[in-house]
Amino acid sequence: MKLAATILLCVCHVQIASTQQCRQITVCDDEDTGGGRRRGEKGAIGAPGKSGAPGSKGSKGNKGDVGPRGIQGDSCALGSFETAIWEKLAELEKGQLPSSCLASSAYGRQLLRTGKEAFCDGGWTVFQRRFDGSVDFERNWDEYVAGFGNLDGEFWLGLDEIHNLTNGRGCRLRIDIWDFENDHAFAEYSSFSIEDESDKYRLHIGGYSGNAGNSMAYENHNNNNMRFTTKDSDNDIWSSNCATDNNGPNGGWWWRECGYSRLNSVWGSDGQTAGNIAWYHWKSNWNAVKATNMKFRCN
Ligand SMILES: [Ca+2]
Repeated sequence: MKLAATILLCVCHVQIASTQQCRQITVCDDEDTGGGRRRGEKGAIGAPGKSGAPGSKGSKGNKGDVGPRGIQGDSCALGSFETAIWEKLAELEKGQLPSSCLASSAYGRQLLRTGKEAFCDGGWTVFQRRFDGSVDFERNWDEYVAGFGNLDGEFWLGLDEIHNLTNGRGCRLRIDIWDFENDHAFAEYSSFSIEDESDKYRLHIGGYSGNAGNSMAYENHNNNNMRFTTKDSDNDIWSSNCATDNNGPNGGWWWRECGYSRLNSVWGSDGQTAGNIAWYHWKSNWNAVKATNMKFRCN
């Protein structure tokens, strides 16, 4: 029978102190023969082994808390010198814009010095236009005050703007109309202005000329000196509301009780009596007017 024993045998590399190494060896002892080597004394504990290889990568940690907000850096805004230059250029450019359509020979949209756009027609300011029924004119008071539609198509400029542009300016009014047979007529009034909202945009017109007939000032149906009425604001002198009840809807207008001009009524319908755009004294009937153009020109 053989006995195995393990002893430690240290081999020291004295040249490099930090690289001392130890190794194991096995010694055999044969009892049958009685001979063999004697076990030596246990040696001293060897020096610690060298560092092992790096471990595998650990799992990802939890996300940390959001840090405090940093201090805002400087913006890349223009310096005061550049800003002053741009402001001067804008001022010069604005100064070259016309103050009104009167100062413009344009036909079409025109940006004015006020910063607003207008539709100019050779010195005239267009404030109402219809030709295809694309814009609904059955609007409430606030819409007639503010305006609606678009300058490239059908629109109503707005009572506030009409007041601002005509008040105390010495303006004249021109109305052009076309029917579905493409006949054309016009009416002009040598004076035109409207009051402000406190007086319900009361109309002042006078001095008719033209070939359409004076449907805005016919006997006791004269629109002159009348306040504006809409479906939700009855300021006419009729017992009911001319915007809705006289075979309406008839749109907003300077109704009296109610009248022979009806240019904000329903487009395209031809009711013969009421309910469509009409200018009665042109052909002495209520036949539908296809297109309208209302504009003013001031001194
Ligand atoms: Ca009424």
